[in-house]
Amino acid sequence: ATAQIGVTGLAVMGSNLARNFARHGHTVAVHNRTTAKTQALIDEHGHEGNFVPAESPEAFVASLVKPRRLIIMVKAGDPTDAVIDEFAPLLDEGDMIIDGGNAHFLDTRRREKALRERGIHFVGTGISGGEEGALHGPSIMPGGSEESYKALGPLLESIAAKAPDGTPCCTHIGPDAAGHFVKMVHNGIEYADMQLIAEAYDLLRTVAGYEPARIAEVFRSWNTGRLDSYLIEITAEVLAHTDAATGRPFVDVVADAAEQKGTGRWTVQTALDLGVPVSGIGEAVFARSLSGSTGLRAAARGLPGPEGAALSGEEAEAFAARVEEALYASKVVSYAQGWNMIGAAGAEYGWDIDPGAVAGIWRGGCIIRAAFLDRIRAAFAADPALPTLLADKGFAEEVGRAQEPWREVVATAVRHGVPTPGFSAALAYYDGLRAERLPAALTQGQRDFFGAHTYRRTDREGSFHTLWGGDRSEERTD
Ligand code: NBP
Repeated sequence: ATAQIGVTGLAVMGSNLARNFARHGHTVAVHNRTTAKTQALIDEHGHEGNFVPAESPEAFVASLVKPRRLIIMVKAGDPTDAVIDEFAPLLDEGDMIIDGGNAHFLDTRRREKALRERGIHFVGTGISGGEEGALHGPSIMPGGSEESYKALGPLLESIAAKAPDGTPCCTHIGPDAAGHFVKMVHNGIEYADMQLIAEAYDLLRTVAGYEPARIAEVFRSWNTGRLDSYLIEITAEVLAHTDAATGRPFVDVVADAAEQKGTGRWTVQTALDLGVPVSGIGEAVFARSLSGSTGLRAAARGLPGPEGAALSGEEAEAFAARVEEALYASKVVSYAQGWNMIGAAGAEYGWDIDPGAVAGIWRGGCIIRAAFLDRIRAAFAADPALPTLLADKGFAEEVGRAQEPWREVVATAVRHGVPTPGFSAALAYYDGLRAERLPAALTQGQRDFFGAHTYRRTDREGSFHTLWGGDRSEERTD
């Protein structure tokens, strides 16, 4: 046996990961259900490093040094279970199965438990950055046991992206499914970021009256400031692109129905179960659904809206500057919500996730990589128990300065009939959190009225019920 690591599942992600390991000097065993793919990888890229191709699962396992490290890169869901069932009987105690697919974290918990009982480490690992990342350096989020990370960490860190300060974008996130959970939240935050950027574009187009090429310039300039990020950078590229067939801006010839593979939906479903408001992610998922609701949109097309003319000149420029503020503040809110979700899951599942370390490994390799993440890393490094990013002094000051323009942008959007669910929900969350009193007191009164659900008082301990159907006197119920 000579291979330090093995990859089974050689579609685009698996092949690129295997090549990344080989290019970093590791001997990599490679296997795929359909053996032609294994051969194709060797034919095309065999010269890039040391590959050990295997036709059968037995030969694949036999080529791995112990403890064996076997990465599964197959379609998430049933195929992952099928591959585990195929390989687990061939492994020994202490060996590791690393699932690099986009598994649901509850599947990972189930698989980890089952394999742990057989003495096998199961390492659910989030891998972000798409096929380019897999080849040139992804952000890697491994879960599983501490022990498995000792044997696996150095290998994964060697192929991971590097943050601007040179740190590998890979860290042990926490036990069992912590890695896949954090990857899911990463994708949710990605949805929210993309929605906020889309709203900023829509406002610059509809309210400021800018053409796509000009908006591309605006995004380019934003990318030199605090919004500096991969998503802002590619937004400028997409907006500056002209469709070859029609000569029109590319963004105008693309059908306006956004698709989704489901990780955003998983994030929202899970957040509902954990009772954590992730309205930024929720609105982003809903906005994609709305865009794809062709029938509903056709039925609603004639509904009246405001007839505001676009702004012009300095007014438009001033508005564009305010949109940057609104985008930034909304982004801080959606990241704050994402981190709250990670914190809640950590408490629920006993994961003890280091919030600053998560920000650290998202600084490179992944889709939401951004200068901003170093600020989040630093905020949690300064106070690991920070209850919300909005309580960090630096972020609080920035959002505080942005709040007036942010309100102005949301109000203008409403007046012009431009939908900004992301900006609006983020602002509502901000106002909800900072409110001295919330109307939830009234909600509690209603619940007590119709369901005797009881309430607590501001002035005394205990649980109370008012006899709404009787003399409306109050009784203590605990
Ligand atoms: P796919 O998700 O398209 O999966 C194709 C691979 O799964 C092939 O190697 C195929 O083998 C294998 N496979 C299937 Br399907 N059923 C199998 C079974 N029952 N037994 C054994 N092998 C089976 O590949 P991908 O796009 O490279 O993604 C791999 C994983 O990485 C997925 O979980 C994906 O969600 C995740 N991921 C993808 C990206 C991305 O940007 N694409 C990013 C991050 C994570 P065959 O060749 O014999 O059919």
